[in-house]
Amino acid sequence: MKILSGMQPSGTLHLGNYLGALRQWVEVQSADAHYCVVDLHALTLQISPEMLRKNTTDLLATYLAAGLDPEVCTIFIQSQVPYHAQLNWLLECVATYGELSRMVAFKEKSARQEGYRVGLLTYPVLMAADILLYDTEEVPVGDDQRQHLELTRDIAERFNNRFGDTFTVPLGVQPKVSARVMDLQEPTRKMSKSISSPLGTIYLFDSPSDIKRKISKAVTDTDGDVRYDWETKPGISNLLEIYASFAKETPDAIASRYTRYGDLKTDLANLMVENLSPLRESYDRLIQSPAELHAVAERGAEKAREQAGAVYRRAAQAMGL
Ligand code: ATP
Ligand code: LTN
Repeated sequence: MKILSGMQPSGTLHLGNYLGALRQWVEVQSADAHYCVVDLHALTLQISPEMLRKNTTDLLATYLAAGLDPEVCTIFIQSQVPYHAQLNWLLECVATYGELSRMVAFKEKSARQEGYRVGLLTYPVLMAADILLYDTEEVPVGDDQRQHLELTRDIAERFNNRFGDTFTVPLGVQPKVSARVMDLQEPTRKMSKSISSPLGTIYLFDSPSDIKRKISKAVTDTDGDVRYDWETKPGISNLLEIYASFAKETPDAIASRYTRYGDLKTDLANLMVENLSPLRESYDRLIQSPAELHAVAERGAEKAREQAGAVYRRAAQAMGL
């Protein structure tokens, strides 16, 4: 199965990024899987060059710490494979302004910024280029990326209809639970990097005491019944999904073992510390050797350029270039 996914180097990952995306990537990695640090996408954020460089190295270390193995899959930095920016242009001449301006992420992010740049609008076209360059069949991402995936499929189909069969039409895949981890303080809103919520966000490398504190303060409700029901109990349902994701059980099975919120929270916090501590230790070790991390990415980019180049030439030729 040909797989591609990526994340922006926009700061420390949170639990949603891990359970919704990165952990799936590790599970499905193979010689046909490509995982990139999408640094070109991060240019749409207000981020200094120094910070972008630091975040890129951090994200490489995080990928490896989470269990991506460069001997198994291809790990690379997007900007080191120029075909991404090149195919982006070809696809910008296929995508429409109307469909881009309807993207929910664009509407939300543009509303929060004055004088936002064009890149914020065209961002999903670059994402389509990332995916289509690798003949990708499946894209493991969290629930919030569904609309971008649909757009990628539309662009690929439109291109194929107009210029002949060129691209594989990819499918977005979400994990069964935790495809949308919610903020612990505001469980009707997704856990997010760009909205500050210090108590509501669990970072992948939070200390055990921070994890325990944030879980114990997580918003629940007053009826005291441990039940998996998003409609009436979003706080508890969110905790049950996080638990289910780590324990590899169903939220209902976990709910049936508890009668008190406090017990559920204590066990969940311990389970999280147990699962995340090894990641944190690996990260601390890997980040000491940035040159090695970049050597891994350089080897990955070499492989990626070969694959992406062939698809790029196919697309350029089909369009008459
Ligand atoms: P922002 O909130 O600023 O949009 P983000 O936290 O969504 O940022 P991204 O870099 O956009 O982070 O997402 C990286 C990956 O993590 C994507 O596959 C995305 O679907 C997934 N993801 C992000 N937030 C969550 C979440 N709360 N639950 C599950 N998956 C998530
Ligand atoms: N838009 C994605 C990041 C992203 C991506 C991709 C994900 C850029 N290119 C290709 C999967 C495949 C996000 O998480 N915000």
